[in-house]
Amino acid sequence: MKQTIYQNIISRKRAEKKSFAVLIDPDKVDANSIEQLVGLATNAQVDYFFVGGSLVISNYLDDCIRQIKTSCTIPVILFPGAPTQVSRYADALLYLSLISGRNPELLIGQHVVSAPFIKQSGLEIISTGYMVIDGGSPTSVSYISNATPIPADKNEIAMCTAMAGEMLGMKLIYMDAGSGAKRPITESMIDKIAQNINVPLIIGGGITQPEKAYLNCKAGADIIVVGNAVEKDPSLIKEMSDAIHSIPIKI
Ligand code: 1GP
Repeated sequence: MKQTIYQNIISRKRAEKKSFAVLIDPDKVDANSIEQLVGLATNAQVDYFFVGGSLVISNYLDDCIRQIKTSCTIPVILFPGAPTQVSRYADALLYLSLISGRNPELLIGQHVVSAPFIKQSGLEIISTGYMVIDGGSPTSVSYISNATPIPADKNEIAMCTAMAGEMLGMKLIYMDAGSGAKRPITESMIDKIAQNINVPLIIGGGITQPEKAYLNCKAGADIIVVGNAVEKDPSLIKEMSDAIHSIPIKI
């Protein structure tokens, strides 16, 4: 039987294989740029595409995912900024609860309203504890979520939040400094969280250098997400991917 996306993530983690996810914002791509991105990602052995954005103004989500799916075998995982960002053409959906904030709408409210619709989509649903960490300046996610990010130097708060998310049954923890963050999440925070949870840890926001992606993996990240930097310079995909995959795997 075919592995689910979550089983795939778990088996990679067990083998200590680090993964690279390229984030695509459907508002910022067209058919030509998707073709280019898919070609580069396939060549660079990218592990996942995350698709989503804080807004998604265009009506391009379905077409964007269909184009990716017809041109490669890289799994497409929805990373929705709103409950409307659902496409049945994707392989899975990160069912995000903003556990770092205290906005009840993003903790549970929007989930209640969209639950029947999400279930109907038939998508693989992966419950994800989503934590926004202060990235040095307001980002779309910090503004739209109307919730205070965890201060960048409060490792203990982040640790307790991630532990609570795991004990509540969340299957992934995603720590995000926000798209285009000035300061990505520190290795000391990543290390603290990774030491205290067993579920896979996703790290993103403001990662622009392959070296930083490598250090994040060394500190305990399982999946690195990069959006902005590869949007600006798609040739970075290969360098990022090589850096992330250069971490030795368990034999
Ligand atoms: C944002 O984690 C993602 O939600 C990626 O951030 O666009 O800064 O790479 P960047």
